[in-house]
Amino acid sequence: MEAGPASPAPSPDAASAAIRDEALRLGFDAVGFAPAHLGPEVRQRLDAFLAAGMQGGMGWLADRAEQRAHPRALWPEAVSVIALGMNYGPEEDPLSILGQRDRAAISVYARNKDYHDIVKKRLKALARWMVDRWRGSELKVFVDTAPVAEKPLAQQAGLGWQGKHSNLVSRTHGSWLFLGEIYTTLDLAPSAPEVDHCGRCTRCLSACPTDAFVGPYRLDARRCVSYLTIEHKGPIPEEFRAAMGNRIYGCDDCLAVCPWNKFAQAAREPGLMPREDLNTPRLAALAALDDAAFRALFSGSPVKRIGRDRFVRNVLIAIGNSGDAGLRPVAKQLTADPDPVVAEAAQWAVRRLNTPA
Ligand code: B12
Ligand code: SF4
Ligand code: SF4
Repeated sequence: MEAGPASPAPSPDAASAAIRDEALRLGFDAVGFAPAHLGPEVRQRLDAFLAAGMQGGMGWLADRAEQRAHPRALWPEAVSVIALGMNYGPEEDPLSILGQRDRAAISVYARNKDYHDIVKKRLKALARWMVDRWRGSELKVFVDTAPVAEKPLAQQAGLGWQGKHSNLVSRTHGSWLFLGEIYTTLDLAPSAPEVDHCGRCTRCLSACPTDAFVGPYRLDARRCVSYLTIEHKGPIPEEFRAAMGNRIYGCDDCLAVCPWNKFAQAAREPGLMPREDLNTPRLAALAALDDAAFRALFSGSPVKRIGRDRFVRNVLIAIGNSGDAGLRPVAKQLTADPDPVVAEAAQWAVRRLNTPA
């Protein structure tokens, strides 16, 4: 984005203060500033993650590793990064649904509108305001849409630290912040980077149902329920199916057990508050969705991205884990589904429901 004849360069302190005020006014919950540069450890850690194949089928993580680890490799003119956070804290314990085995657990972030749309709209509004004010400056906005190391940048800009579950933890919002960034040619006064406050805590590591952490801060995405239910195409490997329980889209276990959530507040953005019908939906109703009904139910939701077949595959794993014989006919009917992955998941569910616990 770029506009009009150049205005004089603002003082870095004044510009940072003005941007912070405007970002908060627009509805962001956290704002920080950092130079457009990351230390070499980010690239080294990314390379180690990729060398171990932990990205699984997310080949795009490897494709532009240099740009991901170095903001100026993505955009050489970038001088500063504005890191922004939007709170999506749940009102209630998101793990309470895990005990209701005839119901589906949809992770907190996906119970209403797609955060990409909500955060991007706000980023663009802030970008327009900046370009009007400082003509001649240039900028680019990102929310999970480009090779950007969002968590290390947010830590450097003081929004929080990368916890042992690998996500950014905030002292004021706990685990529940979506991240977005503006890269800009403006010279902005940097915030103090946040330091690690995990201490000796390991709650998130032991909460993981599929043992996806190979160590503190190190997640093997191939084992993560979020990856398996959202990113993974084809049949879900059998070794993870029982442990998935009724988690049909994403997973919140490692986030939800973090003690820093005691400072978190519920989301104030209406689009990020849970939809009533997605809080505890019935597995039977979700398994019955055809393509049109799936699209209608998840219009505007991030769930829509995975499509009906992958979604019903996940629902069938949860049905298999339900121990509810009343769901056997639902699974049985889907053994004849035209999608072979759905049909195989249905066969597995029927077998599992036939096996005494
Ligand atoms: C790929 C991806 C995934 C993958 C892989 C997750 C992962 N941890 O990498 C999958 C599909 C599994 C996933 C799941 C989720 N994701 Co995701 N995901 C991303 C994405 C697109 C890229 C992240 C990335 O670069 N991963 C690559 C690895 C290599 O990087 P890393 O996690 O930073 O891991 C490094 C550190 O652990 C570090 N490290 C190693 N040792 C040490 C030691 C210390 C001391 C430190 C500090 C670091 C460190 O090195 C590792 C290797 O480089 C980002 C958006 C973005 N562009 O950044 C969103 C993002 C990270 N996801 C997000 C969310 C919300 C989720 C879920 C909570 C969704 C859900 N409820 O199901 C889960 C959480 C799972 C988890 N525990 O991480 C948010 C997180 C917000 C936040 N507060 O941090 C992001 C930032 C999107 C956004 N714009 O808001 N995600
Ligand atoms: S999101 Fe769930 S499966 Fe993934 S690392 Fe966290 S607890 Fe484990
Ligand atoms: S649960 Fe504990 S170890 Fe994990 S991120 Fe939170 S404070 Fe850190």
